[in-house]
Amino acid sequence: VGELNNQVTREKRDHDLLVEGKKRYVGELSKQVELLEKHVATYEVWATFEAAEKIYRIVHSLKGSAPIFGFTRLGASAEQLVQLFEWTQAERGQDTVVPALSVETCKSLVSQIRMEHLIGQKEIELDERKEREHQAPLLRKQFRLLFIDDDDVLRSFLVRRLQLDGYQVDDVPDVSSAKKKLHEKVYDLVILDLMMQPESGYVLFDFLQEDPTLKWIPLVVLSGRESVQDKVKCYHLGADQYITKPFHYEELEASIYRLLMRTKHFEEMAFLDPLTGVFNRRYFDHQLQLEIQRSERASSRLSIAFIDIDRFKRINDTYGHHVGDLVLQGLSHVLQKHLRSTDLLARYGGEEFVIAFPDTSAEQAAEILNTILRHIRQAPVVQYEGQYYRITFSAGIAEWDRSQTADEWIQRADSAMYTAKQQGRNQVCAAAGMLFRQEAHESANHQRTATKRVLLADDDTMIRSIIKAKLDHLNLQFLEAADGEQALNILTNEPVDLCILDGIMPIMDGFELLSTIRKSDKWADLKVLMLSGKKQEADVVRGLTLGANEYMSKPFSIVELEMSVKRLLGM
Ligand code: GH3
Ligand code: MG
Ligand code: MG
Repeated sequence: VGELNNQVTREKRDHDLLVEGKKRYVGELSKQVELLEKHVATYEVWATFEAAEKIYRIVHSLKGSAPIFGFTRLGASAEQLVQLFEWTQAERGQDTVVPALSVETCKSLVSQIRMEHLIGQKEIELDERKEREHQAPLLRKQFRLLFIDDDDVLRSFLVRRLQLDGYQVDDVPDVSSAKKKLHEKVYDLVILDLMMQPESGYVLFDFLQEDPTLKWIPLVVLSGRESVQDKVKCYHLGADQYITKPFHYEELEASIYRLLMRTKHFEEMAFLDPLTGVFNRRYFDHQLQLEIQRSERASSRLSIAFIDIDRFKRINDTYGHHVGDLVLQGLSHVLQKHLRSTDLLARYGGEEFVIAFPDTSAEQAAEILNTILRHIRQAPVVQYEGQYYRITFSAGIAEWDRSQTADEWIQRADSAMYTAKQQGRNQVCAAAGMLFRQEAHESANHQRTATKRVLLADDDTMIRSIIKAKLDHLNLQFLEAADGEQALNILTNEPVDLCILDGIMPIMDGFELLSTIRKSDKWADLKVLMLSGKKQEADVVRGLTLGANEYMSKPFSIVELEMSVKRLLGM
């Protein structure tokens, strides 16, 4: 794998150099082509040696340079012109005054050169676009794919290639394991082989169609059959793309990428609020049902907060609608910053936001909202044209209990918010009869306030003790491992919030451990900070691609480390 990565890096460097050179060359070429056309126009009128020589000088240099950057046809046109001129040059030696050069031939060759130049420009634009997209393993990283094929060799090849491009990929050899996977995890796209044993890929079509949450999952079919009937059948059954084996990896990847981006785009259009970028009410209502089901199953607590900005109309009236919009964006940002990744924030209406807090009691939710409120009383949510804008909000909290419907529940949070308004705004209120019950106090889920646990996986004892000493004041609980295997052992048996992971360690190195961790859902919430002696860009990209939340190289700054640790732990 290391070798493969190295090779990829080397090839990429060569490729980058070529692209860079080509880009400069095409820039230079625009000037040359312009000059060339000017000289040809002059030559057409005056037919002098001076004009002819100017043309000659340019085409001679084009002839030599164009092929270096892959413009062979341009080079060929230039060469033809050079030959015409060399003939006229010879004539000059014999004192011929006017070069015997056909203006028509000259013009047609120059216009060919111009066309080739335009094509070159276009190619570079396309290359750059592709490059930008390709350099985005982090963009691809957000997607999880499921690949179903009974051919072991093909499976391991394709999985490896897709992972190198940044995707998260799971693979299974048959339909029944695919069904299991699809129930366990959320996938963004399925790649399905049609001809499989014991059940054919067709069996999975029905399975996907019958499940409303899977019905629209992007589906790419790989098939050995090229018949039109097969293709038509697949599209009717729900395939989005039909690719025949043997396939070109690039083609497959490009169509996967396109499908994913399109789906993502439409999901964003449907579920995100365009002004603030947080979820909209439609998504919230839908997701809340799932959260309710989840909390019922796990008998965990679930709370919501209803938030309304105080005297927002005044902001609009005094400073204009634009500032009002900025305030909405600023508040969304502050709210999001204070929440966990599992909390669900949505803009519910004009200046109203809702948050669902899984695994959280009303009391804890109120505490979080109070913290945010204290924060925004001091720190302005918007700075615009040198002005600072502060706001406050009123919030109502309600915890889920099964004696009510979801609508009634939201209604209760809303009236608690209304109570907060009536009591003078700028405060958080819990729904009547809910908050601070003694029992709520005792059984409260302690996750939010518990001491954070940090695993230091590094074979260097010095580094471990430095980190422990320097981060002592953060009140963390440290666990230590001197190699990857030990670290994995600890992770398997004990809860850990953050792993500070050395890249190079004995037995199992940090990269390998990281990829193991990220292959399992068990550690979905685990934050990983890679602290590695490897500081090549490729290593950083590799660490991040494998799923590190952050990558720092040694020697590191303690201040920076502390900031990252705090950020990753949401402190
Ligand atoms: P209260 O403290 O009682 O909540 O007073 P308020 O002024 O915040 O409440 P009110 O409901 O009277 O006013 C809400 C204002 O929010 C009215 C509306 O113009 C403004 N608003 C709603 N959506 C947007 C938006 O997208 N952008 C901006 N700039 N203003 C909005
Ligand atoms: Mg308001
Ligand atoms: Mg309102």
